[in-house]
Amino acid sequence: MRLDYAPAPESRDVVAIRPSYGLFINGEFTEGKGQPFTTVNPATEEPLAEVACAADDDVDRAVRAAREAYERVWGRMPGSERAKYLFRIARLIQERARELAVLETLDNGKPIRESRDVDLPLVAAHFFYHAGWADKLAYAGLGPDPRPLGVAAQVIPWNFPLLMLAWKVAPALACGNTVVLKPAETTPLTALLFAEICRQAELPPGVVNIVTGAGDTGAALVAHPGVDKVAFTGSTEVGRQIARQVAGTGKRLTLELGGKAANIVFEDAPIDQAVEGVVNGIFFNQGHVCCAGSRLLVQESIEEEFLEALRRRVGTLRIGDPLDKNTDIGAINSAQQLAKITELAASGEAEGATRWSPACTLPEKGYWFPPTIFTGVAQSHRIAREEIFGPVLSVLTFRTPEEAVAKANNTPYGLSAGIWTEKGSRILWMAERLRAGVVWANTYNRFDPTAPFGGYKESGYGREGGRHGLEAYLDVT
Ligand code: TXE
Repeated sequence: MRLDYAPAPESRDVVAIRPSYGLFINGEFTEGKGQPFTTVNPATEEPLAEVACAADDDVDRAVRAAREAYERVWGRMPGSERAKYLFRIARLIQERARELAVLETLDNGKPIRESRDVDLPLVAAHFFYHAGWADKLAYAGLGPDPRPLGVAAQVIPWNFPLLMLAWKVAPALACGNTVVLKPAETTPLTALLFAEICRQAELPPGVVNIVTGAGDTGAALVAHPGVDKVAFTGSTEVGRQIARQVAGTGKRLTLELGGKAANIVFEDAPIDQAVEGVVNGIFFNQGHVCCAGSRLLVQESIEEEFLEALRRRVGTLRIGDPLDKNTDIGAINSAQQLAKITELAASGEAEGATRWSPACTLPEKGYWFPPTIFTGVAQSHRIAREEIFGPVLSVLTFRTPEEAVAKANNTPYGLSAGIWTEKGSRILWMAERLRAGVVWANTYNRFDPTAPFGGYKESGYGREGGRHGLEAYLDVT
């Protein structure tokens, strides 16, 4: 229910959306040879803008521009000079944060509270952090003379469009590489506004190039012989294809793929705090999060009490207009993703789990899915095994820490996990045994540019962030 004193929705007028957008190659916006596509606001299904599509020729132009910029300018520039550009970009992101946040919310469907208070501050923080490394690479403990790799091809998804750009572009540039980035086809707009910021920062032409388009554009970029390094975040299926494509080419590869994380709540956990953590773990960003705590493992002795508190809390979440500052859950990013979530949720019921959602009215237009909790879930159910990438929580129980570890690890993925307990020794015992790249204790979805992020098993390989993240963009031999 809307409160009387609720602030007005954020205005979409803070950002000037152009009717059409070109590719960003060699510091200029240019047309693409592919068929332009329309990006829509998933909360209303209204078209936002027409966006150019990069065909093979355009990808080739972008890679050549990046190579030229690498050879002539960026690869030779002292780190202290590169740092100045990165600091400038970071400050411009802060200055234009409101504009970027509104555009992100319009194109992606995420609540403005998240794009404004989580995504944008982290985006700026990644540029500040990596700006600080640019002149200190020799001290990163990666060898005395670390060198850039050359041209980095970066393909990113739609769940955190600008943050994934920052995770990829900031370390690549700090290390002296140039970039050709392909944003996801449903969320290209903030990357193109970032291109404007690069111009405003007077970044030399060709250092950052942005090619928009769908999977074909991404595949052409990955396959281009002028590329030295490929960084991909997206589905495990496309990650596998890229790994096959890159095998034997000598290109470096890092993959950040799907997840099916366990959020493990012990009977001694502070219940209110754990409820908040579980809610944040699965409903943050509509569950479009690779490290979402999509499996709740709750100790059997507190199952009823915990689920009651959880349902009560989920009943207070507000779903609706993403530009409304009170909204907790926004729109699903696309019709395709909504169909996937709907199908997997139906499989949960068909396989015998119990489905629950709070009473809530969903907007008529747009792509929406209510927060959903499944109880009575078996490890063999699809909703316990497959990444749903939506606001759907599967609840399982355990009796002992050993059983919790076995169930948490019973997944082909290995990106993240959460532990809720008062007992410090148990946190250490669990963290050693959980096969997950990130283990949060008494918190969840906490990100920081200084901390390496990445997975085990089918969640991919390589780390992003921290000192370890630099390794992906440097030759240290
Ligand atoms: O991903 P894709 P989709 C998972 C999540 C989601 C599912 C499908 O479970 O439901 O994947 O999402 C580009 N060569 N994740 O279909 O297709 C594509 O254009 C090169 C988890 O959106 O992997 C986009 O830019 N590039 C994930 C990017 O890859 C290709 C985030 C991701 O799209 C390509 C997103 C190809 N052959 C989805 N095909 C996470 N780890 O956070 C597509 N692309």
